[in-house]
Amino acid sequence: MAIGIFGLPRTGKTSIFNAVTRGHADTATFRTSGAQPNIGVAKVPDIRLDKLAELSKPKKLTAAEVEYIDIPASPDAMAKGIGGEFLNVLQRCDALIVVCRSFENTAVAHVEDTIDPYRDAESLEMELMFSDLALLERREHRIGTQLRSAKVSERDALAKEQIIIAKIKEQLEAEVPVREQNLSAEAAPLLENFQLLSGKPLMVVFNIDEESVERTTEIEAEMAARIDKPQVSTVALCGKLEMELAGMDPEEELEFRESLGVGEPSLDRMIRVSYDLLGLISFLTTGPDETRAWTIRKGISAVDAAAKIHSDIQRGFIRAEIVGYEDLIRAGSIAEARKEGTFRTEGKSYTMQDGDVVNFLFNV
Ligand SMILES: Nc1nc2c(ncn2[C@@H]2O[C@H](COP(=O)(O)OP(=O)(O)O)[C@@H](O)[C@H]2O)c(=O)[nH]1
Ligand SMILES: [Mg+2]
Repeated sequence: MAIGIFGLPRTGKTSIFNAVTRGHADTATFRTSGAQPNIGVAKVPDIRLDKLAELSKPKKLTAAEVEYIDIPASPDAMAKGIGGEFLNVLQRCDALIVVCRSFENTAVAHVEDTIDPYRDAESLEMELMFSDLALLERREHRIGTQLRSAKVSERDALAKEQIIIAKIKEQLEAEVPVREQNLSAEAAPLLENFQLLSGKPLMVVFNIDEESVERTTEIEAEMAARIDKPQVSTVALCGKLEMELAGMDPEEELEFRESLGVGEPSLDRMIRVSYDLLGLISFLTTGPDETRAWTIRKGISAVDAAAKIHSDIQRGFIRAEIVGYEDLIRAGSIAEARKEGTFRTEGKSYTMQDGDVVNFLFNV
């Protein structure tokens, strides 16, 4: 599972990538061509791990992770359409982040004459839709050829595909991204195949000025109101500043953040929103050795979650002892939670919830 960062040239994509992954990829004032995608991993900030660690005093804390891919824009991104040579990288991503430039910086040229992140967010969403339309047209064309030589038994499936494609195209032409289209369950396997870009969950990130950081909450409220669409999240942060902060040691960073007077670091929020957009949740384990967050997809069962830790635990699964994180903290200990009845056993088919603190019982 990976989330792709894309956008116009010089909007701060690589700066933001470096901030979330604490990496050191090249940021560039001028150069944009010849760049390759950067791949990195961010730790998902999770206060619950620290709280659990207070209870079980483990030797080690292990956070969940999110993979980011920083996808360079071609210099003439707008003219050539989205992705260009990196279209296949975008298609492989499970969710997308579009970075829109909101910072003024005369040393860094913008591809447009003016700074307008709402305009850019809109036009990049259009680019996603154009890319999908082009893909669907190519597929339609191919179906046309296939139909000429298709066996009777194959005709049905191809004809159905044609109908579904026509429906998706019609809505795309009316500027409705795939993620907002109410498509039938029949369309699901096709969508899986096509990997349409406007069907992927999206996060719109405004890269704001250093001077605007203190107005982050205000800017984010406006974004949430103006970009209010299903499966689209919004975050504002200053990429350059966040990249510098990520390069500091933790105490220095904390001090600096406090002096800036911002609440929850936007960067932490961005990472958590990424995790959520990818459809991921964490279950937690804790003990004297390790307190750890394990990544699973929303909706999976206890026995499948067990496989995350070890395939033996899945194979020899007996039952799971589970308490919700909030219940455990309120009770103060496993023993108290057991008395209150919030600590209970669940079977194989139990649907895991975010924040479940789990102990799997198994034999092999
Ligand atoms: N003033 C200012 N400059 C920024 C900010 N974010 C990025 N830049 C500058 O913009 C240029 C392009 O940044 P980069 O991250 O390489 O953008 P990319 O082309 O989208 O990957 C670099 O010179 C950055 O230092 C920001 O928030 N404020
Ligand atoms: Mg870059």
